[in-house]
Order: sequence, then C-alpha cells, then structure tokens
Amino acid sequence: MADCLFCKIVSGDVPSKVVRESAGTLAFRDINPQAPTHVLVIPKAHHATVGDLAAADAELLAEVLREAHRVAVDEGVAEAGYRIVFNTGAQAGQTVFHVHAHVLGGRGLNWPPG
Ligand code: DGP
Repeated sequence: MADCLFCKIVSGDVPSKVVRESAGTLAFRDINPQAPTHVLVIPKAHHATVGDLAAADAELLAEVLREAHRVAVDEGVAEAGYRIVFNTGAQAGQTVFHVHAHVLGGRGLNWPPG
C-alpha cells in the first residue's frame, strides 16, 4: 500500500535495522524500544490487523509466529522468557495498521499489561 509505513520498510524506501528475513516476513528493531529486545515481525504483504491476516492467510500468520520465536532465540531471550504482542485496534494501542508482532524480552515483563 502506497501510504503504509511498514510497506515502505519492506520496499526499502524507509530504512530499518533488519534482524531476520524469510520468504514472507521481515523482522526489524522497533524505533522506540520498550525492552532490551524489541523487534517487530511483519508479513511483507499488507494486512491491517492480525485478525485480517488470520482470515486471509493463516499459513503466513504461522510464519510470522515462527519467525518471532526465531528472533527470541537469536536474541538470547527465549530461555528466560519473552512476549509476543499484537496490538489490535486503536483502543489497544495499535498505531501502525500493517500487522506486526512485537517481540519483547531481556527484562522482567509485568502482567497484566497496561
Ligand atoms: P503499535 O503501537 O502496536 O502499532 O506499534 C507500532 C510500533 O512501530 C511502535 O512500537 C513504534 C514502531 N515504529 C513506528 N514507526 C517506526 C519506524 O519508522 N521504524 C521502526 N523501526 N519502528 C517504527
């Protein structure tokens, strides 16, 4: 989508710090990290929310989750524990409407989230 920030990251028009890439996904560091490890994993194809992606392409959603786990392993946070978050909708804090998994780790994470 022409006016989508994360589509521009996929195309390289907006720079990012890429940590992993698979056939269908890209993983890059969040510009405003909330934990020592804070990586976003996105499908290269544009889907606005995780619900939209689940309905349109469940295998691609599975690829996003596999890659999110691989990021946690590569970053060395998988054993201690990490969190995968999909903010979905404005009230939940979604600000970029190209679905993304936040992979957070490297510190204790509170529950419930704010
Ligand atoms: P959310 O609030 O769940 O939609 O998360 C959007 C995240 O995207 C937020 O944590 C900050 C991050 N972000 C916003 N703009 C950029 C950008 O230009 N580059 C990178 N790497 N991350 C961005």
